[in-house]
Order: sequence, then C-alpha cells, then structure tokens
Amino acid sequence: MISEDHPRYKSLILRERMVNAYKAGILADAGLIAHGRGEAYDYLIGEKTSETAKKAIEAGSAALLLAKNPVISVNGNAAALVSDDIVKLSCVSNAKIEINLFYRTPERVDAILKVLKKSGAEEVLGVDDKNLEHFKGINSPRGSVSPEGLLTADVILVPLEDGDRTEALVKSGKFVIAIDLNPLSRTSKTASITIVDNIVRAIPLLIEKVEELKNLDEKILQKMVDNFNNTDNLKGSLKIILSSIEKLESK
Ligand code: PTJ
Repeated sequence: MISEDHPRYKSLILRERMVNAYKAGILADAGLIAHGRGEAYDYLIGEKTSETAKKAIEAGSAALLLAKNPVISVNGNAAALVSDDIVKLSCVSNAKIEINLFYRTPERVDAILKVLKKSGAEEVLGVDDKNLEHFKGINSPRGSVSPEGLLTADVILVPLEDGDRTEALVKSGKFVIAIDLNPLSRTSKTASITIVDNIVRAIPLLIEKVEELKNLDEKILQKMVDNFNNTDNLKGSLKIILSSIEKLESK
C-alpha cells in the first residue's frame, strides 16, 4: 500500500501498475527495464510536459488528423499504462489500433487484447497470426503486421518503441509519431515527430489537441506539420535536461 503523501507517489503507483501488468502476462520482462529507463529520463525532464513537448504534440495531432489510414501501435508497456486513453485517442482521431510486439507470444497478444477490449476497443488488429504479413526490413516479430493496419498505414503513432522498427517504417515512407522519454534514442532521432514526454501525460494531451484542431482547414494542419523540425525539437528537450543539471550546480 503506497501512501498518497509519499513524495514519489505518482511514480510508485505507475511502478506498481507495471509490476502487476508483468504478473498478469501483459508486460514483457524487458518492459520493466524499459520503464526504469523511462523513469530516469522523466526525472531529468522534471516529470512534466515541457513547452517543447507541447509543440510536438500539436504537430503530431495535426498529422493524425491529416492521415488517411492512421494506426496506433500498441505494445505491452502502452497497454499496461494507457489502454483507456489509447482507445479514446483512436476514437477521436479515427485511428486503428494494432498490437505489435517485440517479445511476441500468443499469450501476451491475448492478454493485451483483453486489456484493450476492457478499455472499450471494438476492433483490434495484429491479433491473428494467420492474417499477418511480413514488413520488409523488420526482422524481429515486430515485422508481423496486418495488411489493413501497419502495412498500409500512412501515419503511425508509436508510444514507446525500439529503434529498428521506426527506422524501417520511416524508410518505407511512413510518417511516424513517436513518444519516447529519451531524446537521444534511435527512435527519437529517426521518427518524423518525437514527443519527448511520458506516455501517461502525452496521450491525454494528444486527445485534447486532436479535439481542439479537428475543425481546422487541412492547409493550416499541413503548415503545423511542415513547420515542425524534429531535430530542433529534440535539442529543445536536451536543453531542458542540461538546465536541470545547471540549476543544481548553481545552488
Ligand atoms: O511489449 P513488447 O514485447 O513490444 O516490448 C516492449 C519493450 C519496451 C520491451 C521494447 O520495445 C524495448 O526494448 O524498448 P526499449 O528499446 O527499451 O525502448 C524503450 C524506450 O521507451 C526507452 O527510450 C525509454 O526511455 C522509453 N520509455 C520508457 N517508459 C516510457 C518511455 N517513453 C515514454 N513514456 C514512458 N512511460
């Protein structure tokens, strides 16, 4: 039982959720390690959504609204932390939901499917191995994708990722929006738009932004996407990390 007045309450609650998700077979064991790495970066960015991340969220929302076939890719960590919000975001942005796992087993696919269904998802792609095709250039189980989802998607949201897939997706001409707390990861550097923020804060903000922008003219949305520079935005996140170190030094 974690006391609400504990200074690290929010972080400890998320940890508890991850441990429970691991025990329930939703999360890969490596997912716990990935979460720990995320925690460290979150600490460095101040555990809040920066103005820099907000710019990426706006551009990402515009890209989702412009998409013809947007897909939200879901792994164990995303299902454990934000399944309700993923379903809400898929509703407001008309994006399909596809399970895509690095450590893919039928048991984990089933466990994640149950979580998404409980959150209200009507259709979930990437479930039945018989219906999946191979995505050229991805040699891990992440290469098994559904023909109506990741294979033909034009815009893909990847909350939490490993670098190989982002590289292959971008190389094939897809527009990738990544959410990754590490601004130096291969995913962050390769994605079309990287939101350097925790998925538990970024996805609710994406939902809000998509709703706010949904009636705008396509030309205005396109300008928001075109004006976004991912490298500059990543440098902005790194500056936040550096300034948190400088503040400590000047005390
Ligand atoms: O569920 P599976 O089988 O697909 O496996 C998923 C994992 C996470 C194990 C797999 O994708 C993996 O190994 O990922 P990496 O290479 O460890 O990358 C995870 C990245 O996500 C790291 O850069 C972390 O900093 C970042 N991260 C971790 N937690 C969060 C996060 N970013 C945003 N929000 C988080 N909560």
